[in-house]
Amino acid sequence: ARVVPTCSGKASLSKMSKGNSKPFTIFVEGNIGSGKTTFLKHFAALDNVVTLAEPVDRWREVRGENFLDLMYSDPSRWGITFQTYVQLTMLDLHTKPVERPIKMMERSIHSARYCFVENLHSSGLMPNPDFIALDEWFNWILKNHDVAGNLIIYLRTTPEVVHKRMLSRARTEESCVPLDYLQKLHQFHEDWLYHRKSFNCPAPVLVIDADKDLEMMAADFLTCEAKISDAVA
Ligand code: DGT
Repeated sequence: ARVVPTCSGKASLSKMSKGNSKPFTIFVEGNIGSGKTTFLKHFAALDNVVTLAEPVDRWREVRGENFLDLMYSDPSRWGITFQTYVQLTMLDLHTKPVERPIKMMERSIHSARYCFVENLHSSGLMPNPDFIALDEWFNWILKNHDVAGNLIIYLRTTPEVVHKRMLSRARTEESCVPLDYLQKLHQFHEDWLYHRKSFNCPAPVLVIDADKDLEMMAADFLTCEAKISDAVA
């Protein structure tokens, strides 16, 4: 594991200032199938951490409609609908008060915008006006709500590995997702969190090799625990 300096060049993790009741907020990011859920489960067992799983189930059942499935079956038509709803549910999690000192979220409003929306738009699957409307909303949210984080944990994988995992878990909506889609999403995560050459990176990044089988990752979980408790202390 290594900590990548922040965009402003600082190598240390942001610390909670004394008297600040805002929890130390961590975003767990990575491609589809990179192991975010398992990672969160490990931390859910700790007393001082609240974990907030990504609201995938909310996207699959919205008043009788499956927005995730609609997006995969016809992204040009339903991409805007799905991403608008993702943005809303993510904002809900970002602003949710928690009772413990550490808040750990699976993904964030930032990866929705900088990886998924960007990918749909740049692949020509999201019409420009749809993209502009979403981006205007996103910028308004950044200005008017606190969606900042203190640390990003980037579960770094290779697209071929996560493609195999995705096929073996066989989520119905993902049955038609090709390797090429995961390769593009990978590149957006890489440029944003690893090479730091695309969008604003909202927190320091801890990079974890997540190609390993999940049962081999115990040591990485402990490294993360140590880094987080140092940062929060
Ligand atoms: P994990 O635990 O690392 O295997 O994570 P997953 O694959 O359960 O969770 P995630 O966030 O990578 O994706 C869940 C599904 O939702 C997956 O089919 C990708 C999709 N998804 C998540 N966020 C967005 C988004 O903002 N836009 C689009 N188009 N799809 C998204």
